[in-house]
Amino acid sequence: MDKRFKHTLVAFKICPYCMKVLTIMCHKNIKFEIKFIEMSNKPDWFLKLSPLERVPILIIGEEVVLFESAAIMEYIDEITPPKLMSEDPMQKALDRAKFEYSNEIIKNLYQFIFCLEQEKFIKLKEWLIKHFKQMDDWLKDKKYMNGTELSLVDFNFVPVFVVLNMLKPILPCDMLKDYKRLQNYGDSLTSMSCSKTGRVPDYEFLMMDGIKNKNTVLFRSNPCYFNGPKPSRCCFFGK
Ligand SMILES: N[C@@H](CCC(=O)N[C@@H](CS)C(=O)NCC(=O)O)C(=O)O
Repeated sequence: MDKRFKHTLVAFKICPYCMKVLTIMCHKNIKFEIKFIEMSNKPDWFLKLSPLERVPILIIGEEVVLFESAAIMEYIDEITPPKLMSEDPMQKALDRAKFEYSNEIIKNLYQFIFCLEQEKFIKLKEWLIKHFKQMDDWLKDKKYMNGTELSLVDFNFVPVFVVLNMLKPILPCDMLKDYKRLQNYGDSLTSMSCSKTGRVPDYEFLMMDGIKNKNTVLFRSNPCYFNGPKPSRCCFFGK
């Protein structure tokens, strides 16, 4: 491989923004190396490279560092035609707004999962249900966000459904129960092979371990689940 265009993704194993990038990289069959770091112990070389000290970053060759998952996803899409992002300026703007929307959903979903206070947990659940309704409305008469065809914006929502699937056995309620379109959308996204290869084999295991070890509301409301047989490990990455 020409070293100028070698791609190295720096990621954290349970980071949903890294999952978005990994999913599109797998979908587009990009060759890349991956370096995992721990958020609690960020190495110096990473702190020097990542302007906001966040993952994901994509190192291209030896000089260029892309940061922010949205920018990285668009770059990957651009260099691997056919593009999944629309050429139409208005559609592009609408899509980019949904990139942001997905980030808000993901941020709140992770806060919900790792929440320690019952009251906040309920507020987050309500916030999520309200915003899932918005997504369900967007999907009216559509299979994907932009119609019948998969487009780049859809990849932003893969982590949401991976997480919701993982939570199914332990959630006190099905947050998607009134949103049939959204359920179907989630099934379409999570059944793509790239959304299986786009995360580490032990993603679910690490998440469940975190939920338990932090003594979260989710754990406290369902300790039997966590103290029984371990959730089965998924073996997706690199398959
Ligand atoms: N808007 C950023 C969000 C990335 C982000 O928040 N990443 C988290 C990990 S999931 C991070 O690196 N946080 C820094 C920290 O925890 O110190 C993106 O889309 O790339």
